[in-house]
Amino acid sequence: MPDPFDPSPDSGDRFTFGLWTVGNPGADPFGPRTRPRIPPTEIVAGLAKAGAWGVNLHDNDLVPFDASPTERDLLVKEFQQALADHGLVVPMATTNLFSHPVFRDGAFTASDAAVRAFAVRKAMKGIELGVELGASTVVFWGGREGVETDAARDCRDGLGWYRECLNFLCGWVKDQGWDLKFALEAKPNEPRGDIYLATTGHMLHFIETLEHREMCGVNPEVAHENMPGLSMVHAVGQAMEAGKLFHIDLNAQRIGRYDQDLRFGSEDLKGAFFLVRMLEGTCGHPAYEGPRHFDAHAYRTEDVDGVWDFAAGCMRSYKILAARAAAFDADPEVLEIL
Ligand code: GCO
Ligand code: MN
Ligand code: MN
Repeated sequence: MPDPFDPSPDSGDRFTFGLWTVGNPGADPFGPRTRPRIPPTEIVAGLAKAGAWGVNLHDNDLVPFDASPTERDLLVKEFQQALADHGLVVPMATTNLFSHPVFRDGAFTASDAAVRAFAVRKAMKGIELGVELGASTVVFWGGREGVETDAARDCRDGLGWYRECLNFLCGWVKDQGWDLKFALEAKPNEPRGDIYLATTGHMLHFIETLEHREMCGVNPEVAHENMPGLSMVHAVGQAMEAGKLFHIDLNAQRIGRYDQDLRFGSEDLKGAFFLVRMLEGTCGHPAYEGPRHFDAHAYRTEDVDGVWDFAAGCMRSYKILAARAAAFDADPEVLEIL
């Protein structure tokens, strides 16, 4: 008998993973990787086999920072072939504006104008790559947009530069005639001591100050709202009410810890249940229509087989919770009590 909780794109499941999630080789600040790197084309094959619908990426997950244009084109071609062979799509693309040492003091908020210009140029190339792969959503996670000490910069200057960069990028995308949406992802800290626009709530306000606010929304992440002990359900609910839930990063997190990016549903099961219930719309309000994206990775103790078990577990947990949410909202006794 088929397992009803097995994911299947044919029956409408829209699960996605980042190349950097199943591709995470288990390195942490205290030790190197514990499992081999899986090449992007193999990740595509593995995700398709696991029942995922799509794969998302940072520019540098596919194309190394220092690749020549010829190397870039070859890597993109191979990747596109793997997508076609395995029937996977790329709904979202993002730009790595945090790993290279040039971004140590920020990218769009760096005090050095030359760094800001370089960050914008890199984001343009990242967007071009996304468009080439068919993405309709571009995520911005400003991991380095913050400080360890506010002596470094007045946050009002940082925010102004952030706005200037996003306004430019929105205008440029419109000039190209591309139908893209930007989804801004908040995080309170890590890798910076304090990151600007720390929560989805901060982000929702900031978006209203942008020139092309209609094309900008949020990408809330469970771990990032739970790190400081906030409610992901309320963050997502507020984003949905504002019509701004453009993407979502599903994972799990214990309050007060470093960003754990754990398997979806592996912590705070009640929070995960109410989140899925909200996304699925079984409680009456409209459902979220976008992909269900997992920004999580396997434990460092897992080998490559364990990574694929982890991926299957994320999707299976989501589907079980969706079935429970539907049952909950259809239960006459529950309805009466509510
Ligand atoms: C994190 C972040 C990142 C971003 C990703 C996309 O775990 O700190 O969530 O994983 O989502 O870089 O921009
Ligand atoms: Mn994320
Ligand atoms: Mn995270």
